[in-house]
Amino acid sequence: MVWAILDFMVVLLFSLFWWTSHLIMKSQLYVVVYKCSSESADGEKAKGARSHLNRADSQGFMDMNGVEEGVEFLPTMNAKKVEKRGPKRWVVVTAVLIIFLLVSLLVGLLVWHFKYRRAPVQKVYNGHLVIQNLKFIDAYEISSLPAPELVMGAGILHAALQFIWPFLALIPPPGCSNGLLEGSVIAYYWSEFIVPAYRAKALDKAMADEQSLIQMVKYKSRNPMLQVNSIVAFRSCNFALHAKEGEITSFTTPGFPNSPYPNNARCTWVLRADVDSIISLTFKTFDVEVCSKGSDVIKVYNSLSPMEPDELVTLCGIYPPSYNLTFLSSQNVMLVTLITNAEGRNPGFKAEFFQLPKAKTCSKTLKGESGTFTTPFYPAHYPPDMDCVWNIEVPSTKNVKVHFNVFYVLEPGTPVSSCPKDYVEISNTKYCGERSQFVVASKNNKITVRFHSDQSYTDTGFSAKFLSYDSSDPCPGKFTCNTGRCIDKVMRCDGWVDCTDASDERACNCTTEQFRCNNGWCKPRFWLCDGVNDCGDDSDELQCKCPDKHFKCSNGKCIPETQKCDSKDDCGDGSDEGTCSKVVKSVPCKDYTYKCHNSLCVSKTNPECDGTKDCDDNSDEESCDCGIRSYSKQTRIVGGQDSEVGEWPWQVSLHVKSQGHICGASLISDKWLVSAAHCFQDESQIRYSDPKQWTAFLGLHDQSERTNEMVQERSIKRIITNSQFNDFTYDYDIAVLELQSPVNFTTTVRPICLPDATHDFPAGKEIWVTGWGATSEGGIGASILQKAAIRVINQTMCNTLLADQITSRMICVGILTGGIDACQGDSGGPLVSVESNNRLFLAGVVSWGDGCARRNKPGVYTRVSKLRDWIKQHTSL
Ligand code: 4AZ
Repeated sequence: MVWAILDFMVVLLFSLFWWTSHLIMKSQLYVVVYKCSSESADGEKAKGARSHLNRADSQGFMDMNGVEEGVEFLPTMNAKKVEKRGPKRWVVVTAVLIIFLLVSLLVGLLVWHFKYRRAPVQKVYNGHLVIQNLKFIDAYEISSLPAPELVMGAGILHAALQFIWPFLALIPPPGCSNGLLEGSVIAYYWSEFIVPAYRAKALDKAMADEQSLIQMVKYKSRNPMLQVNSIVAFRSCNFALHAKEGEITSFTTPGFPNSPYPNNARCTWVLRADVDSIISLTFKTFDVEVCSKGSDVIKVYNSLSPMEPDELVTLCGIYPPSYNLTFLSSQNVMLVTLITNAEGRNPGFKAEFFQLPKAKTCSKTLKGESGTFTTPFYPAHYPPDMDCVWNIEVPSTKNVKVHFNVFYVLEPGTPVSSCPKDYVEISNTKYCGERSQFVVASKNNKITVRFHSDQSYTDTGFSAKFLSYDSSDPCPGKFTCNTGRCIDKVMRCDGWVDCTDASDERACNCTTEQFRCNNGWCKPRFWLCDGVNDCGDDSDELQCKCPDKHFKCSNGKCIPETQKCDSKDDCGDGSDEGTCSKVVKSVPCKDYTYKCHNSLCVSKTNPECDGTKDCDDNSDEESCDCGIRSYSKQTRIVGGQDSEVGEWPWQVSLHVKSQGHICGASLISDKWLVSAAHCFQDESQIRYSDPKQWTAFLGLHDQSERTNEMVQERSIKRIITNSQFNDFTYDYDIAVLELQSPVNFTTTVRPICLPDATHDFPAGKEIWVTGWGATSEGGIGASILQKAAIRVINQTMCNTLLADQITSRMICVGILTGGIDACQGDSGGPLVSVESNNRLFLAGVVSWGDGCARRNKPGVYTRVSKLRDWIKQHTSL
C-alpha cells in the first residue's frame, strides 16, 4: 500500500515535472519578448547578465524580423517594465522557486528510490527442511554438493532448487541408516537472495514463517504432492575482522545499540591477528535474551570452527558493565557466534579485540620471603592450552606456604574430585573448581605450583601469595590448622569450624557452656533444640523432636501432622498454617494468612508476586513492578565484596550537607524511600530531622562518582519517623522519606518489593545486606557499594545472644562466627531476600548491633513486615 502511494507520487511528480518544464519554456518565451523591446543602458545590463547563462541559452537565435532572441534572468532594474508587460515579478520568482523545490524533491525521491530503496541487498539464510515423500537413496550420500540432476532425478524437487539451492547435504533423518527409511530426507541448504532494500524486511518475515516457507517450496517445485515439513531458515550474517597493530577493533551485533539483533539468525565474527600473536576479546556491553533452554546464545571459540572442544565460553543474559568478560585465545584466531531464536528483542553486544604478542612462557622462578603470582592475564579469563610452572623458594631456614586469595578454575560439567581438565597442582595434589581462600604448605623451603588449562572453557583463574614461615612456630601467637592456615586461638574448640579441615574442632574438652555431641564435637549449649543439625549427627536435636507423624510448631509444641494446613491455628502461633505450600483458598483471616483485596484470605506462605494467582481477584500479583534487577547476571565476588553496577538498584545514599554519606535507604516507589528512624534524630549541632539537610543519591555505585550520568540526585520533601520509635531500645526504628520530585526507573534505579505483614523470612535463610558503611568496627566507610550474604538467626537464640533486647519489630541476621556484618554508615539501608521468581523483598532496615562483625553478635534490623501497615498508612503504597 505504502509503495503504491509512493509509485503514485512518483508518477505525479513526473507529471508535475512535465507541466513545470512547460511553464519554464513559457516564461523563457516571455523573457524573450521583453528582451526584444529593451534597449540602451538596460540592454547593456541585460547583455552583461546574459554572459551568466549557459552556453545553449546564450547562443540565442534570430527571429523573422531579425530581432535577437535569448533566454535571460530578469535584471532587477527591469522590474517596472516587466510589471507592465506580463505577470508580476513575485509570481515568476515564486514559480521558479516552486519549480526548483519540486525538481529537488523529485531528484531526491528518485535518488532515494533507486539508490537506497531499490538498492540491492544480499540476504543469506541457511537451515534445513524435511522432505517426507522422498525416498533416501545412497547416491545422495556424496561428499560434494549433490548435482541438481541428481536431486531432480528423484523426480520430486525440480524447481524448488531455485529457492533452496545449493543443498549442503541430503541425509536420512537421525536414527535411520542409509537407505532404510522409506520416503524421508533431511536437506540442509544455504541460500542467497539479492533483493531491493525495501523488500528485505518482508523476506525476513517470510523466511521466519514455516508455513509460508513450505508453500514457497511447494510452489517453486511445481509439485503440490511434495510433502515438506519442519523447514527452518536462519539469517546468516558473517563478518571477518583482522586486528590492527596497536589498535583496538570494535564490533557489535547487527543494529546495536539502536535496534535489537535479528531473530532466527546465525551470525559469526571471524577474528584474526598477525602470526605469533594472540587475541584479547572483551564484551563491553552484553544484553542478550535471558538464559534458558533454546534461548539466544553467544559462543566464543579458540579456533575458526565452531566445535565444542574449542569452545571458550557460552554466554547469554544480561551482564553488568563491571563484569569481567575478557577472553584470550591461545593462537591468532578466534570465532564468535550468535544464534538467535524466533523471540526476544534484546540489544545485543558491543565487543572489542586487539592482538598481543604470544608469550614464550608463563613459568617463573620466585625467590624471597614473600611474593604474589597469578594465572596469565588475571583477572581476565586465562587463555586455553597453557601450562605454567612457578618454582618458589624461600630462605633455606624457613618453610613456605601458598595462600590462594581467589580461586576460579572451573570447567563446566567436570568433577572437582579428579580435575581432569583445567587444574592447579601442588605436591601431586590437583585443585580445581571454585574455592574459597585456602592455604597449601610445604615442609621445606621450596614449593612448585603447576597450572594447566586445556583447549576448552577458561575461567578467571587464581591470585595467590607465597610466604615463608618458621617451621618450629608456623603461626606465632595463633593456632595452626592442619592445612597451614593460622587462626585466632579463641577459635579453637568454640564449636565453629574455622579450619577448612575442621582441625580446630578436633580433640577438644567441652566446657560447661558446651555439650558433647554423640560424635565427639563440642557445641554451644544454646544450639540444643534450635531446629538446626549442628552436630552433623543430629544428636543436638534428637531429644527435642516431636513423636513420629507429629509436626513441631515454632513455639516448640508438637501437633499431629494431620492438623497442619487444616485452616485451624493448632499451634497457637500460626506456624502450622503459615507454611503451607498448597493454597487453601478463603480460609478464616488470621495474623498468618494473606489477605486479598477482596478481604478473603488464603493460606500460602509468601504468595505476593510469586507468579501464581492465589487470590481470586489477582490482588497478590498486582503492584509487582519491583524487586527485579536490570542485569540478570549474578557476579562472583573476585577479591572482595564490591557490588556490581546496577546490582542493588533500590539502594539509596543519604547525604547531609557538608557531612557526606550518613545513612542508607531503599527506594519503594518513584518518590518514597524507607530508612531508619534513628538516622533522623536531632543532635545539638545538626537538625537531622530537617528534610532540607538531606540529599538522596539514587543509582549510585561509587561515592566518588556522584555526578555520573546513571546517578539521580533528589532533595527530600518530607521525613516521617515512626512515632513509636524508642531511641533507647531502637524499637520501631523506621522512617519513610518523600522525594521532592519522582525518579525515573532505569537500569540502576528500581524499587524493591515490600513484604506483606504475613511474609515469613525463616531462620537460616540467606539474605543480603548492602551499604557504604565502615568495612570494620571503628573503620572508615567504603567508596564502592559493598554487599554481604548473611543468614536469618532464630529469634529466641538472638534474644539470648543479645541480652533480651530483641522485640518483634526486630530481626537478627548475621554470621555467628563473625566477620560479616553491617556497620556504622549502613544504617537505614536495605536487607533484601531473594524470594520465588527471583524477586527481591525488603526484609529489614539496618538498625543496630553490638559492635560490628563480632562472634555471636548478629546485626539487628527493623522487621519491615511488622511495620508494613505503618508504611501503607503514610505512603499509600
Ligand atoms: C551503626 O552504627 C551500626 N552490626 C549499624 C549496624 C550495626 C552496628 C552499628 C550492626 O549504624
